[in-house]
Amino acid sequence: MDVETFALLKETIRRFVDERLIPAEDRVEHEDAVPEEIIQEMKDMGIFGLTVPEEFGGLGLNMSEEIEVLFEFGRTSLAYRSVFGTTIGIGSQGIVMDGTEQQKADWLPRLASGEMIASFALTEPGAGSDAASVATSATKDGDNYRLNGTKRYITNAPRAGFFTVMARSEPDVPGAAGISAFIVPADSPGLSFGKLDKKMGQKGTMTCDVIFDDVIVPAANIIGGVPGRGFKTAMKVLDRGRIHMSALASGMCHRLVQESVQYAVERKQFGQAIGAFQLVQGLIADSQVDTHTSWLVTKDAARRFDLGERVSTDASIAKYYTTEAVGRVADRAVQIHGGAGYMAEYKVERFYRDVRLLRIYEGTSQIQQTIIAKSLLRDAGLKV
Ligand code: COS
Repeated sequence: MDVETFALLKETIRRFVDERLIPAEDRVEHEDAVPEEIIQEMKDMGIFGLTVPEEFGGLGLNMSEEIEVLFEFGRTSLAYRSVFGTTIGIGSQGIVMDGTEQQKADWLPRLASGEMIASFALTEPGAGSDAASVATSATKDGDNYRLNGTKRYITNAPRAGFFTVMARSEPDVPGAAGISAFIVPADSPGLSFGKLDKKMGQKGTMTCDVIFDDVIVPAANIIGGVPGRGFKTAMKVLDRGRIHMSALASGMCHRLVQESVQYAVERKQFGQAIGAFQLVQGLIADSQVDTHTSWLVTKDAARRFDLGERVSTDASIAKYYTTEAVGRVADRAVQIHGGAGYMAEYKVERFYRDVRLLRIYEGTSQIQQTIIAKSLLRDAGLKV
């Protein structure tokens, strides 16, 4: 996107976050839902098509542009991002990156217009960090496959139009090479949902089980048309998704520092603003260092992604650093707020719970550590 148009888009989103989303945060928390009119406004603004290539009706943002937008959405309740996050991210990127031209033409325009939401179904009751162990089966049946199995904690499942589903299409091939990525319409007979999960935080987001009971999917719906490549597609999608998450964490770091500074200016103890005390200043400074560093690692990973480099390690460094950082920043924000920080009336308590998930989903911190260390050790010749 040209620089001026992008600057305008960013400014529009910044104002939308400040004037529309932040004021509705309490409503989202209390109703445990993002209001439908806000979802519609986001569709009208083209948010659901941010990363869909322009030829398919989207805005075609590159990674460096996407993170700028995600930073803005990180400054408010994370539930808003969740509504469109799977559509611009992990739910659709398999098609964008590895799909056939026909698959792109069939599905992407409907995402860009907001008509359809995409969701990503990898995790299972028995396959979380060990993503290559998915047990959902895809059994060949003529020109179709029959899918059977259960996917767990699937974000946006109840509102999805289609799922990108990782299933084992090659029963005799263990591990990663036996997995294919399927595009599965949500209204397929045999596809059903479990009850909505109750979570620690992130009120307003929707996750549940997705159950496949002899769901018939045409072989033509294998992403890229070639079986056995689904795991690599999922990993590439997650590389991008992890940078997306890093931007979100950076934005939330920024918000929490703002909340902390404002409180430190307003709250008086011992006859002066608590911000005048050096121990409080130390907490604020550490949080600002975490915020600034988070944004720099995110920008660097995005820049490399846009250069076409393989960014698995950079994406893991960014995801690991920023999501751990936002955990520290949220903890300090609660501390700076003192007793008020523990009370639901103040938002830092809520954000403290909300950000906890960032260190877990799209790869736990420990998985990111593993990816980072293994790449160094493999370069040094160790078989790990
Ligand atoms: N991009 C492209 N290809 C990749 C890749 C990536 N980022 N990561 C792995 N691959 C390829 C490997 O090159 C390998 O291919 P070859 O067999 O041709 O060499 C294949 O995929 C298998 O890779 P690997 O052996 O590293 O797979 P592992 O089973 O050891 O798993 C981890 C690797 C642990 C990194 C992976 O399972 C993972 O990311 N787990 C976390 C999953 C996750 O984030 N879940 C969150 C829920 S989804 S929202």
